[in-house]
Parts: sequence; C-alpha cells; structure tokens
Amino acid sequence: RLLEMDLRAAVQRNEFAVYYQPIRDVARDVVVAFEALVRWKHPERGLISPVNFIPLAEETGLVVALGEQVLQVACAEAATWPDDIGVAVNLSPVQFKSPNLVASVVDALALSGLDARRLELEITESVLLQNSEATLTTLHELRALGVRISLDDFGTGYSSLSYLRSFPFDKIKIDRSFVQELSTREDSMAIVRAVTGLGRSLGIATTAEGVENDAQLELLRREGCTQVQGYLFSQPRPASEVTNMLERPR
Ligand code: G
Ligand code: G
Ligand code: MN
Ligand code: NA
Repeated sequence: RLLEMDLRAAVQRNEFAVYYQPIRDVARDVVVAFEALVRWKHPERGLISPVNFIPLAEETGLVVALGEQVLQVACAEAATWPDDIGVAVNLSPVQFKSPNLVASVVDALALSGLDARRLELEITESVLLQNSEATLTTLHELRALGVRISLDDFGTGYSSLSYLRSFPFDKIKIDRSFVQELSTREDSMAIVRAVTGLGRSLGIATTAEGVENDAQLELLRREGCTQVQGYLFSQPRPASEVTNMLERPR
C-alpha cells in the first residue's frame, strides 16, 4: 500500500519523472504537442503509475505541490523542443482550486522562458461542477496569460453542453472509452460524430485519446477530428525520447 508519509517524502525529494505522449494533427499528419504524464520513481518499487497515487495526492492536498513540480518540469523540458511543439499538462481539480494556481503557472512560464501559447492545461469536467464564478475567473486569468485550456475525458463525467457555452475552452478531448469502441459500437460512433461536429460548430478543436489502430484513426479522420493521441503512435516516454518521437514518421 502507498502511504501518505511516503508520498510526502517523495514530493519533498522530487522523486517524479514526467513522461510525454505525442499528440498529432490529423490533417497535417505531424506531431504538434506532447501530453505530460507523471510517474513516481519509487526507490524500491520502481515506476508507479499516477492512477495509483494521484487519488492519495488529491485526498492529502499533496497534489498541489506535486502538480507545481510537474508544471515546472514540463515547461522547462518543452522550452528545449522546437518552438512549434506544445505541451499539455493535466491539472487535478484540487490543484485547479488552490489559490496559488495562476501564480504557479506564471512562475513555471517565467522560470522556463516557455511561450505561454505553447502551454495547454487539461482540466476535467468535475472542476466545473461547483463554484462556477471562481472557476470562470481562474479560466479567464489563465487565458489572459495566453495559455490554452482543454476539457479532458469529455463525456465521462457529468458532462453538460452548457459548460461549452459558459467556459472558454480551446479544445475538447474525447475520452478513450468512446474511441476504443468506435468500430464495435454504433452508439460510440454516434457520440464521436456528435462531439467532433459540436467542436466544429463552436470553433473548438477536438482531440481523440486512446487511438490504438488504423481503423479508429480512419474513422476519426473521416469525422474531422482535429488531433489524435494513443498507442498507435506512441506510449508515453521519457523526455530523452522526445526527439525520436518527433523524427519518427509515425
Ligand atoms: O499515464 P497514465 O499515464 O497512466 O495516466 C493515468 C491518469 O493519471 C490519467 O487520468 C492522467 O490524466 C492522470 N495524470 C497523469 N499525469 C498527471 C499529472 O501530472 N497531474 C494530474 N493531476 N493527473 C495526471
Ligand atoms: O486521463 P488522461 O486522458 O489524462 O490520461 C491519459 C491516459 O491514457 C494515460 O494513462 C495514458 O497512458 C493512457 N493512454 C494513452 N494512450 C492510450 C491508448 O492508446 N490506449 C490506452 N488504453 N490508454 C492510453
Ligand atoms: Mn489528459
Ligand atoms: Na483523458
């Protein structure tokens, strides 16, 4: 079992690594960004997946400090990439609501020298559930910096179409559960078609997550999905492999 004590020590020692998964533009067929995905480099247990420690980090509030480290590392590493390549960083709901969020984004950008337009922040629908006035203020402050905002895991939470009207999103990420069932379930196809159509009508880009095969890619291309991401192209890999991922045709 993972303990709060261990996680707290890991945050103090900065025992985390950021892995990167390419996000590709469908029309141009090139990598346009990488999603930053944290891993815990545990001294005894090896690499631990975020699904096994982010919930504990959220419960204990440690996710705020952890999230700041991830943001700083991701911005610093992205600053060394070609300047047309962006980086997408996940924000937990707890981190999003912390009073320091906007200042920590400003700091990460200033320390790294990364152009704010290269940074995307991914938030989930649960962030939008409560306190919409404060949420809206934060989203507007982030956007005023030049940062872009994506709505992650779209369709899995308490999705409401009114969010798309009330909040300033630049991108919708279609959850991989819909993508994985694309060729086997007609209702998943219908949902993907509806979301890409919605994005097009509202002028919001759409990214399909969890693309694992060519059949899925072809269906997404046909529906006019803007970007794709998934094991078909690459698993998340360490920063040292970003150059390779950029050079690989696919
Ligand atoms: O990389 P996978 O790689 O296993 O990530 C699993 C889950 O952990 C995903 O839901 C992802 O959004 C979340 N996650 C990965 N990295 C981070 C992070 O830096 N911060 C937060 N809050 N969640 C993350
Ligand atoms: O929740 P979020 O979308 O941030 O998390 C991304 C998660 O999806 C990570 O755990 C990442 O490792 C995983 N992932 C990325 N591509 C694929 C894929 O093609 N298939 C599956 N099953 N998972 C994927
Ligand atoms: Mn994400
Ligand atoms: Na997602």
